[in-house]
Amino acid sequence: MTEILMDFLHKTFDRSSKILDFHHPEQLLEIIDLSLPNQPKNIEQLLADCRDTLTYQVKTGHPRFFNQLSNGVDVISMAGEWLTATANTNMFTYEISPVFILMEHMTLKKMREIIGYKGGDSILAPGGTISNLYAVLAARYRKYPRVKSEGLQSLPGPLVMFTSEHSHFSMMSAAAASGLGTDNCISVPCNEKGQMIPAELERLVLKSISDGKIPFMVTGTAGSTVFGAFDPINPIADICEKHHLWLHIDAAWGGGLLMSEKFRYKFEGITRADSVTWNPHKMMNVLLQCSTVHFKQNSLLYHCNRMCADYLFQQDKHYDVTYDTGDKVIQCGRHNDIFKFWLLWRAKGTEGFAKQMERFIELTQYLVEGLLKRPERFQLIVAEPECTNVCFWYVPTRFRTMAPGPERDRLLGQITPILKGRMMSTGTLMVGYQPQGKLPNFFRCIISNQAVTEEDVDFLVEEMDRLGHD
Ligand code: ABU
Repeated sequence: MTEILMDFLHKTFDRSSKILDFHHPEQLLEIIDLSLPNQPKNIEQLLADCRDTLTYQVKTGHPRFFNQLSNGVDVISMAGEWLTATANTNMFTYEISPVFILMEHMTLKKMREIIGYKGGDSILAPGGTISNLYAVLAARYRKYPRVKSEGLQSLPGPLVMFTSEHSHFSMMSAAAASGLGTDNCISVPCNEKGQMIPAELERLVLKSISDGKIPFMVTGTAGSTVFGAFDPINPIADICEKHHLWLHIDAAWGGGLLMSEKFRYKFEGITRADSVTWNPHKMMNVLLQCSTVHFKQNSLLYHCNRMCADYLFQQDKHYDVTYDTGDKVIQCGRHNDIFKFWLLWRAKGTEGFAKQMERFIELTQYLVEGLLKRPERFQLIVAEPECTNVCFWYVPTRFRTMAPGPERDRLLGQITPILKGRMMSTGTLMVGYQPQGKLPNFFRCIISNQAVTEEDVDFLVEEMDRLGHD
């Protein structure tokens, strides 16, 4: 098994190996036997199953995989995940996870210090979407604690929350899951860089009040999913203070940049936020998954979510039961996401993470310059990216003489998924794409893999041209 895993890892880092061997689902179902047998299979077959599984898996750590926010595979963190799997424990009590619980306590405290909180509380959640949901639940609970026992009917009216039109869909999802309804998650317009416009936020807050609604929360994004935009926190915090609204900062993506003092200015005002989501499994390259949410106020998370299950969280245990974190969360079983993170932090030190962030931004700049040198082939959408997201259209030969404008953008939007399909069929490159608002499909290249070099960035530019020039 170790040999199979090491082979996959060697291929991941080997630039001459393909990122993926793409097959359509019906083809893949014919190639691999995924059936669940009545009779046991022998160990040779199980090892063959493992090999087959990895043969058709996308190598997300390959230096030419620029597709997601969480790219790359850090071998220290991976070793940590192996230890975690071996220990196979549940993170609800100190009783069964003493070292991991203390590790979680120390690491989250350190993250809160980096954010700039004095005290507070935090938790690791299964992904940024759930972290953001925790913030919504806590914000609502602080304003209307009876909602926990009496439900939505105890509220004095319809609650509304605000988030930028470029924010992650998880805010809408949290509105749906918490029973507020997606119509009560109001999208605030952004400027051309994808940053929330504070004046628009205030206008919408006032409008919702005059419509008889009750604003309770605003989410600012620090590193938006597509553009990598940073909302201006201080002006948003001013509005929140004026209208007594909870301020949440979704730094799931951009949070990694907090590790470098050089980029601290992007988060100016973050200490005024009531809560912050920050995913180390993104820019910090901790293995999936590792998402954190931090609260300025201590014990709110506990009061908001605790169910006092006596069979797990007995209050008369012979140790300090405040270390039993399981009653702060909305899940029971909780995966150990801390060890791989803690081990990586030990390996790099805070300075190592800072250097990593600076390197990602340097490579992003290198890519932007590479695209700007070829203006007839690449059309940048955000001229000066704030994070490591580089958004652009590829312009094939036949459109190069066409005047830039909405019609050309529409056609470029049509060829974008075709070019992505070619990348996947060839297996040499993967870059994500999406529309955004009125902009038709465009590519979003993410640099968040420590294995990427200038040579890989050059390859990306050349390979897109090779695959898409017609
Ligand atoms: N949770 C956002 C992940 C999206 C992405 O990797 O592109």
